[in-house]
Amino acid sequence: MRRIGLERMVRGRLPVVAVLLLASASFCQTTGADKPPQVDNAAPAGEAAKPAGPTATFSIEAVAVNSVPLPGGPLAELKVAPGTIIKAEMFVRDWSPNGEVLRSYQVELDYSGYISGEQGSVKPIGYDTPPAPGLDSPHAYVDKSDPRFVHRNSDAITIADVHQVPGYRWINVLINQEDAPVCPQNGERYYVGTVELAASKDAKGVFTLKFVEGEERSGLRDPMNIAILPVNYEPLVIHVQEEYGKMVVRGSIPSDGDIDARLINGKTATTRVDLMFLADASGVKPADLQIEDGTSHAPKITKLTAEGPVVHLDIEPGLAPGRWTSITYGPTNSTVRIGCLPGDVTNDGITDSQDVAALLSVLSGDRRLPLYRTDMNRDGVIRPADVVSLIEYISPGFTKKEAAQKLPQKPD
Ligand SMILES: [Ca+2]
Ligand SMILES: [Ca+2]
Repeated sequence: MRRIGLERMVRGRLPVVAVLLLASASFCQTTGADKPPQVDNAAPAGEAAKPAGPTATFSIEAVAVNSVPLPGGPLAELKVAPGTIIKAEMFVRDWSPNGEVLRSYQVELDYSGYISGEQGSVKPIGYDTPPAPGLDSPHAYVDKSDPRFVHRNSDAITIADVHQVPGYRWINVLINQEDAPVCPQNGERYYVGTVELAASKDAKGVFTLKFVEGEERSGLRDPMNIAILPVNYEPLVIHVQEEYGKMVVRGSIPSDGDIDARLINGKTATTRVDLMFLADASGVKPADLQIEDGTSHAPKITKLTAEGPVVHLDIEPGLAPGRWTSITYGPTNSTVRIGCLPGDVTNDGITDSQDVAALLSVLSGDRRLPLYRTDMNRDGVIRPADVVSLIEYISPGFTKKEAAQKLPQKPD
């Protein structure tokens, strides 16, 4: 099978862009005599610029199972039954440790991942009967209207290539290099492509869907067509077992592994937890669910209502501050763990002034976080009063009825 790197792909299929790229590349070539004098504050030769913060990372993550969006998603790991349809999206984040701007990207999935389980496959839908050359696959694409699209609101040329490489490839090049964006380096994921996968009816085992690594295969380029390096790659791990069918807990609100940061204000709060199952959950009973928080007085379910695949639970007393609470669906031994630490907007296990800064950035629209991390006064909306409550809560003069200021690591 023929393989073409990003550069050749761009030159071969996108002549206008190629001319631009070549013009840019030759523009920066200088002879020795033309070299500009070194300025005083330039880094000494041989000393690389220090990266500031995280490095560029590609990830592939599951966002929906059998057309049901995953609450708490995107997820890097999930459990499914054979025959399940999984919608996965690919993302890039943190590509500007030194202010790099992103003109184009290419991601390529490794075919070997599709058959990396014990038996069967997890492959793109229609993989064995691809569309005729020149036609797009409805199951592998770049959705440029996605609000998280990395080149949103800029003209870009996009290819989802299901013919040239065995695992499939996604490419996007900005037409106007002036539009190449810098990344805020805060871990936010930017969308780069979609693939819809099917676990075969005989699939079993752990399937690891991964990128083909290396900047020529899954890489990022700046407006000079120079690789942005280094790049990390995060796979999607899909466990396929017959018993994961139907009644596995797929997610929750608050999300599995997240910390409920709302203040308790001395009240015995009832906490609402939503569990999301794959299949209709009308048969789930309170007796099927065990709640544990490491004490003899763990919360109890006072109300359970099922709505399609979602089960709403009211538990009393609410989640205990300073503890992790696990909720297990007994029949499939499927568990979510939710922490509770009043004021911990950042979900790092400590309540301090950084949480005030994080809440302010949510209020100003710079970040979006769920209500259970931001609605300090539990009135159902985020507004300045929540910041006031949080500042009051962390101030030295405040009598900390909720005591807990730290949360231990999430148990396995
Ligand atoms: Ca915190
Ligand atoms: Ca509020």
